Amino acid sequence: MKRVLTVQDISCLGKCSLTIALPVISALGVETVILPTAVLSTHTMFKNFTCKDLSDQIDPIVSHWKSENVKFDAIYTGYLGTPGQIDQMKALFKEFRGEDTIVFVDPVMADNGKLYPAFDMDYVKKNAELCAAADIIVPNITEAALMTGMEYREQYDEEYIKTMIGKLTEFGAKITVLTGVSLEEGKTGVMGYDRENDEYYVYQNKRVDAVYHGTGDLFSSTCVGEIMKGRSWKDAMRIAADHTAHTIEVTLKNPEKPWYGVDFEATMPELIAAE
Ligand code: PXL
Repeated sequence: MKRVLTVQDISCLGKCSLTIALPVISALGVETVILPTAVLSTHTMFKNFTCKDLSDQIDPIVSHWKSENVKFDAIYTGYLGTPGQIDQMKALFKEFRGEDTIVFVDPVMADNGKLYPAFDMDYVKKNAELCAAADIIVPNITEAALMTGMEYREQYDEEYIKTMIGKLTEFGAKITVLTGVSLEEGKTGVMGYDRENDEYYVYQNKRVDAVYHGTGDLFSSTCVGEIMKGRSWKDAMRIAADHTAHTIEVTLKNPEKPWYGVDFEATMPELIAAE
């Protein structure tokens, strides 16, 4: 069985980060080892959330795993808390990167043109360093604009996206995937670039007009799980984009839907059954 290490916060209530990554990747038949970076009462879109930073636990946990000679087929980082934790992640990649280990970085820090609360430009710079140490990166357009210094635009063309991907590729990852890319009216999806094969991939599906927390985490967790199942990065992106859009649609139909996250639990059986 493949084994993934995922490093993100635990938002106890909120359906995001580890409370999505652990069930989704496990359900895809992949052992999922977790390293929590912080425990929050909720994600940061709630008011008055509590947060306990766990940075001081990371090094002892890593040392223990090293002494147990643990190996990972992939390392997937999502929402981290501080610039210091990014340095800890860079060291962790060095410790656990085997010849075939895939390092997947989702530089979670911003959306819709804005940084999440608690992050600043220092954190943006550190996330660019983390992306430079990865094999696959999946920023959204806001995160990419911040890291590349490009202007954030809501209206854009393919040229803008390709320029952004070009700048991100210079950071050093093998595969750069920009998420939330809309190249046709009423559609949204991803555009990716494989540096080694000089190959672009565009996938557009129906745009569902709703913004939910945790959908980026659902997308990334699905991608990681599907890649571990042996899918190509392009198939994984397509499946993850379709699955995320479908989950938003299903959530919108639920009269009791929570405002703070998507009903990924409801669509899990379909994800598992997908051929
Ligand atoms: O879904 C991304 C995410 C993860 N973790 C925390 C968050 C967010 C988005 O805001 O606040 C704590």
